[in-house]
Amino acid sequence: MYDSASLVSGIRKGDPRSIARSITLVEREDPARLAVLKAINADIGHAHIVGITGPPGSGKSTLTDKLLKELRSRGRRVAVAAIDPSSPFTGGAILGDRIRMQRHADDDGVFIRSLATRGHLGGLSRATTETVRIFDAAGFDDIIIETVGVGQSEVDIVRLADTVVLVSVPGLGDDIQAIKAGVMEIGDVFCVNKADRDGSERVIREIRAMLEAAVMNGAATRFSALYQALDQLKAVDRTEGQSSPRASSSGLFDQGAAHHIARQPPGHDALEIPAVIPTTAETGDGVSRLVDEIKAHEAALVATGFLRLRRHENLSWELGNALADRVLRRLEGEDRKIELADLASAVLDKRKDFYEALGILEGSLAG
Ligand SMILES: Nc1nc2c(ncn2[C@@H]2O[C@H](COP(=O)(O)OP(=O)(O)O)[C@@H](O)[C@H]2O)c(=O)[nH]1
Ligand SMILES: [Mg+2]
Repeated sequence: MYDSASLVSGIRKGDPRSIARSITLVEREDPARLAVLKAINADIGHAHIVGITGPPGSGKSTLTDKLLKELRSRGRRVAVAAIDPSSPFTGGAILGDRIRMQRHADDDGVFIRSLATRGHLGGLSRATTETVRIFDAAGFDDIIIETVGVGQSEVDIVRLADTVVLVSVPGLGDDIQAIKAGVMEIGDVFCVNKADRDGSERVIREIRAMLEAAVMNGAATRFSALYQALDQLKAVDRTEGQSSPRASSSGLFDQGAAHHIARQPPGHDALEIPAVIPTTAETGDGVSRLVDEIKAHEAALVATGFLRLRRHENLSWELGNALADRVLRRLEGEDRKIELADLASAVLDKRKDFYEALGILEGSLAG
């Protein structure tokens, strides 16, 4: 229906119609998208991908709107993928939210798209990943992904984003419990929104305490690994006054960024734990500092070479996940269902053992 070559050249020019049409192809899982994705493959990898996650109602959409504005005022082109079906960016918006977003309507440095949560495991869908690639190829400097903030999508965002902002709020007693249960590990930048409300200072203290405990216990959180690497860079910098040869040979070492970080640690204390930023998304208070912190994280990723490492890890995961998805889909066919049922009967009747049946299934899927 669409000419993929013209879509590709449109994407490269940042043409909103071409971007929108390509995302529609992606959402429909139209095979025509494959030619587009293939063609833009060489154009991607330049954008900073930022995930925003946190409980529903914590203010992620409000904050995303303000982040967009702040990044825009810094001259950056920003695209947003909102996965939250109730987000103000979607059709279900209340009037005020619609008006709020219309501010950006005439600005071609901004592109906002809402996406359905259709991942087979309730997580981020393939469409989200592919949409991010289209945004990236379209030359957006920053891509913000707002998650639903519940379930798998909250964890899966780590597999897609370079920097994950974990939004907490006062007044949700269980929130902290959920964070304790491991979600905290996915955060790179920590923010307590609704700082205008009672109890926000307590939440900040609690999160700081958890981060400190994680660092002191030597927990292998991603941020502690990053700060260790930064420490090493700084030590090399102090002793040799030169770049680390090891880091340089990775081809990703950014001397300028390392110096920037060495000179201006972004407000962390002696333990070098991430800062916990209070924000009031409603008014925009704290948003500029939050952007500083997000950008400091990006600079740290670049300086240490962790950006490539992380993207490499994510791609490995994505490949495995996409394969699993294909296999699952093949199991959904009617013939497969019959085959599965027959094999199950064979195991039940002891005509075959379990692994024998599994091997047969594997063989027929491969064929
Ligand atoms: N008091 C206060 N309310 C806020 C703040 N940020 C967002 N809200 C409100 O919290 C509600 C949920 O916000 P929303 O951005 O939709 O949250 P999401 O579900 O995480 O995307 C809305 O009514 C917002 O107006 C804030 O900083 N302070
Ligand atoms: Mg939302």
